[in-house]
Amino acid sequence: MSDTTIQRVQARQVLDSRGNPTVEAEVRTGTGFGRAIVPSGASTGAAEAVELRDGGEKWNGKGVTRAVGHVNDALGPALEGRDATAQEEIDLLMTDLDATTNKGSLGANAILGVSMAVARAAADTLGVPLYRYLGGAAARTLPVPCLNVFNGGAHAANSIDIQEFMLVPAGFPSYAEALRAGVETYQTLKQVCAGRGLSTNVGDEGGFAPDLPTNESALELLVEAIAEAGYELGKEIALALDVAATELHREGRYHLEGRELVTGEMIDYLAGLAERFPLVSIEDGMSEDDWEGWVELTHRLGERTQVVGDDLFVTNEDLLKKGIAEGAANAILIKVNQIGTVSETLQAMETAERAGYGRMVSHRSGETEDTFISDLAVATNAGQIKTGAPARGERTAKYNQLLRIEEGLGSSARFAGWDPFRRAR
Ligand code: 2PG
Ligand code: MG
Repeated sequence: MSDTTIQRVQARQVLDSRGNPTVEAEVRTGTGFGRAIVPSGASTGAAEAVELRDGGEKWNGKGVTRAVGHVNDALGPALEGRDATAQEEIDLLMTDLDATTNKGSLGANAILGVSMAVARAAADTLGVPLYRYLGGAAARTLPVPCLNVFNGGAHAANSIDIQEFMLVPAGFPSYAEALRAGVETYQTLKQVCAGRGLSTNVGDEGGFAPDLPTNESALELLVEAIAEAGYELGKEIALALDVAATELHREGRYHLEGRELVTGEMIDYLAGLAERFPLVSIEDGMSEDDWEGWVELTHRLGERTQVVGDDLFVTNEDLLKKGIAEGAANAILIKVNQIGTVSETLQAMETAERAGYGRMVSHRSGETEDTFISDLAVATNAGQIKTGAPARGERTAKYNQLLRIEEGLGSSARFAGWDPFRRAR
């Protein structure tokens, strides 16, 4: 007999991929167990839920022992005796205990760690995979892996201002085939860079981080690598960007390639790139505080390009609703730690789906071996995931988990293919 009653909740401090402390939480039920580790961003949105750090001298102020203490002393005792399958009730109870709008008192890192570990413990107790537990019988779509192969902006110490340049291998029959094509192109890109005397050292998300004169030259190198790897540009592999424009925006101007652009000029610049390259998705093309710019960008490009709000929405259903009402963006980036609970993440995804908004599930630049987001992407049939380059263990962990899920689904597995990017087809 399975017993889903929560018996014990416990947390500890562990390390993330940048060597910073983060929260690991564990939940034990009567007959099952779940563990989860919380990720951490670098280019964070202002409205994100609060990541509680200790401050002080140890760990350069980045310790999370207070958040760990909140799990062990406050959240744990409140959850013991509850049913682990009552995810929404548990998440509500934790947000009520926190009693702030941004999870700033107990810490979103404390709350999210427990929230994810509860879901895992419930799935384990019931003996079903996490994606099945979260998504039910309808969960069977493998996402397109959007591979971030050039790292710039806040994720690398190079001269590229756009943060992420992604390969989108959607024109393949299965996730495994798409991943293979993406990996081959990534390896070819390394050779293309080395051949030109460019650095092949990697940035925070495993993508190469050479010094390049322009953003456009990065896109040209991708085009070359795709051809050299033997794939057809736009048909088999398309491209995507995360501009992370909030990071470029100061005093009302976008600082790009040594120039200062006003909103209209920035939109013209992005539209120019979308005309010259098969960009199926542009994330954070505008700053989080430039709502008018967002509406205009969506108006200009939204018919044929996915326009993704990351800093703009921070996985927050209320901000998303504002975007839907005003016509800002046509897709949302989904990061569990921006909002801080599994239920609120699922709610934001449901609202996005109902409004016809795309949903791209995402890692953070500071990651861990935790693969929760792979299961989340399949559970919600989101159809797209970005979790870095196919290199470095914390990134490949997610891509590898998706290989396992595809295999486990067998003949019922579907690959999203171009569906999520239909605007660009
Ligand atoms: C982003 C993310 C993930 P960070 O901007 O989309 O790639 O970066 O985690 O640093 O916010
Ligand atoms: Mg982003």
